[in-house]
Amino acid sequence: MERKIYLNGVFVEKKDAKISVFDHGLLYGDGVFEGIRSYSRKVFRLHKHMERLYAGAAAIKLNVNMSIDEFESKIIETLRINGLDDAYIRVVVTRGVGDLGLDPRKCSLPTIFIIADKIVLYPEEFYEKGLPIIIAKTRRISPQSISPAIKSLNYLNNILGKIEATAAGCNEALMLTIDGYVAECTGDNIFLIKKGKLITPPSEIGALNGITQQAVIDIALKRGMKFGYEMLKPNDIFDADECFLTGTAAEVIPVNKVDGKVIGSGVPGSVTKDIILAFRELTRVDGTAY
Ligand code: PXG
Repeated sequence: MERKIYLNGVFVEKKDAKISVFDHGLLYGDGVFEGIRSYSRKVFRLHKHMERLYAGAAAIKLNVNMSIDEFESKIIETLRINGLDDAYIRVVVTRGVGDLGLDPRKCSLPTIFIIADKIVLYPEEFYEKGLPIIIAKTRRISPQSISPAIKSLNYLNNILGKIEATAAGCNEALMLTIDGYVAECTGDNIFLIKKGKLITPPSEIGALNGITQQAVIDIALKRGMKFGYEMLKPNDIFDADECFLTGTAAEVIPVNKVDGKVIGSGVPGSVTKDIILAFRELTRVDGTAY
């Protein structure tokens, strides 16, 4: 069945889902987006995603022109119309159509679209054996330039990291801050386990506040695990007992090698395996039903 896309208030066929070449989302990467998943007709932490989208929009002075409630019901409608039980949902809000100058005041209305489709998953073998990653030479953009906490349409920094990853035969690359601290991967947050303690970098240094990251922290705290946000250097990763990544697409995925160096025992550790299962359980219950 041909997918139906929500575009500026109406549902259109995929072939008709087109936007203007004068849209500032395209001309300048001026806009914000979200990647959301649904599991068995439940949208995982939908409201948290929308809060992040609206916070990002506010940070770039972009008026979404629609309430969060209304936006959420449009997302649900998109899923129903497309008859999807398990889906990947891409939500995009751009500055809208303007002229050939940067000035956002020339864009009178935002462009809003919602795509719901089947999700392409990482091969299962990575969950069983672990994912090798590299450390990118490209540094994560400074929070003083564009805050990486804003999921903006400016993803070139991440794309440069991803190009390095694929050139090295890997699926993901870890990105460091300008000062050499561990920030996050190109589309995933990073966690370490050291002496039973769960550790992830604070978002203030230049990382997205991941929805999956927060879900994993919730799981750990509920289990009484030790947890902390900590500034990490690459050596902390090489010395870790376990390492894994989190993201909407990847969920929780173990890391077995970083720049060719084996992490921990080289196979997914017991804490990581436990968290993978707990997260999969959570996706069955923690969501907006449709
Ligand atoms: N950091 C960055 C830079 C991201 O883009 C995450 C961390 C993880 O955040 P969530 O909230 O998803 O746990 C992301 C999210 C894709 C894809 O198609 C990427 C993301 C989300 C969905 C799909 O590669 N990145």
